[in-house]
Amino acid sequence: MNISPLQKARYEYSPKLPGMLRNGIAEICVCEGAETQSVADQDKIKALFPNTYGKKEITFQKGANTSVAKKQIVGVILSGGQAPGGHNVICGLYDALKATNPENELFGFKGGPSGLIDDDYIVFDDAYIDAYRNTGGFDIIGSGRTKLETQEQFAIVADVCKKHGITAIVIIGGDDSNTNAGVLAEYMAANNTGVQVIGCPKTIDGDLKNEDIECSFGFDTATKTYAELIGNIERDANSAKKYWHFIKVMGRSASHVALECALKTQPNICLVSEEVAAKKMSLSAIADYIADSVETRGNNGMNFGVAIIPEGVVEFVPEFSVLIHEINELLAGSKADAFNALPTWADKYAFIEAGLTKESMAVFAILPQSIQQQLFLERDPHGNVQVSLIESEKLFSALVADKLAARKAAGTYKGKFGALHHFFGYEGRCAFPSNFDADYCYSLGYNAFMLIQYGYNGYLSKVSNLSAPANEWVAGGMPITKMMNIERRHGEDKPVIKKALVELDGAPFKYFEAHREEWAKDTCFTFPGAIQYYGPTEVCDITTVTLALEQAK
Ligand code: FBP
Repeated sequence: MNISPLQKARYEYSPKLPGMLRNGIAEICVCEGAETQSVADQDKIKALFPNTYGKKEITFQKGANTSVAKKQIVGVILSGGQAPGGHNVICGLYDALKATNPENELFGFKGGPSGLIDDDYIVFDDAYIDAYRNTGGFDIIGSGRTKLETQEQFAIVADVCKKHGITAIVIIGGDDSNTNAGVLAEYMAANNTGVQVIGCPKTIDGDLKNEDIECSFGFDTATKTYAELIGNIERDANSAKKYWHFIKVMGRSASHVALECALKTQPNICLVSEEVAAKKMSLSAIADYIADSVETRGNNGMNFGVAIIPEGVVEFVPEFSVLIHEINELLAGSKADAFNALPTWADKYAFIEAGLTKESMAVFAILPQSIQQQLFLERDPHGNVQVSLIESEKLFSALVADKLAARKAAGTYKGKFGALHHFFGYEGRCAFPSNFDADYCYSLGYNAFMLIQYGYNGYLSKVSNLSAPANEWVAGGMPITKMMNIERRHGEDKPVIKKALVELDGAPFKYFEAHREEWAKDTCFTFPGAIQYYGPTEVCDITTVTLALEQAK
């Protein structure tokens, strides 16, 4: 395989560890803090996790290592969507494990959680690990979305561990995977398997965060990558002065990615799904809001602009979510076959018209035909509409075009409107990790091994104080049960780590809210440029605006 000059150079990069982990393995000791409680539903969570509930939070510090010497065989999996830095979590884990005892071994289970069930693995060595240092992607062992959640699966995992003498498993994943890591940890303890389970917080979506986890890894690099592209588009728009660009960005339900990109690039418009929900904004109200900016700018001779649309926004529009619900009902079970058998779109349209309520039909009728058809084409394995596949960037630009046509007819809008569409998601998930993600991920992995070495089970590797230089980061661990509450999932009460949506009273949104009016009418674009890996620290090591605003002293 050919290796690019950047990849070669990145192999040589030494990720920065928190100061307390820098003195060598022999000089890392544990400082135990207070016992913990779950964030809510304490009695229920305690009853569900009798062996792992209420444990102490811990931090590492400089001091004599008092952990018990024993050979460790650790298994690691990557779970869910790719996020830059995943390789470095594994590299950090490997380095700490080998530095502690060269006889220790690291098994990488392939293809995500299913690799553990299928006992499909490789054993890492130096050469293998060295080929992935500071690189993007999850291709070191692959990832997958199989969920590890049933007692039967846990029993198989316990058998696989017994077979290889595995003493601990590290699960690198998002909120769901770490919830399952907590349940697996409880199983391992309840069944006296002696296997420890440690989680690491991953997802570009930024929605795995709480008072303990300041951010998930990958968010920094992914948003830097999207912001570079958005900034380039802004500059193009400002040069050609003839297009409005509607840019959808990944992030699932939460708008953290969209908001961070907006803070970095100062576009004319950025929708925030959480605000759409709080204000119960209709499709028409959102289209009017965007059209106001297009009109003001157009009437001032600026027939161009940039609008950022978060991936999940349509789910938050009340009338749209009712429509989706009705479509799911309309096509439930065998009714989908009857629908699919209809020969023409006109026949299908009549079927839809007969099946939807008057209100939902009114919403459906204003959608562009391509979106109407998408709602009936793209289904998930349960037969439901896949909301994330809806081209909301095209939906909103079409609705805005309708609004502008009406305003033109009324004589208020005098500009020209030409729209282009983009969707940024996969472009950012496997980028070379920024220095921040390279450092953060390596530290998470290194730290995960220290948690194993000191015998902790059911903990999330935690590195905090992240807006400060890496030397001042604080490394430790947090019992996963501390982050849990009970939520209704698929008709059942389940213990889960709460997904973090954008807080409308949080500093990042407040900053955006205070500036967006100016950004909407004037041209205030900022151009972040490409991620810089080498150069001055104030350029190369900065993290997200979100973190900086959240942690502003
Ligand atoms: P995770 O939640 O697993 O981290 O994945 C994040 C994400 O990139 C979302 O932003 C996006 O909606 C989804 O994955 C896409 O999933 P897939 O890779 O299966 O197409």
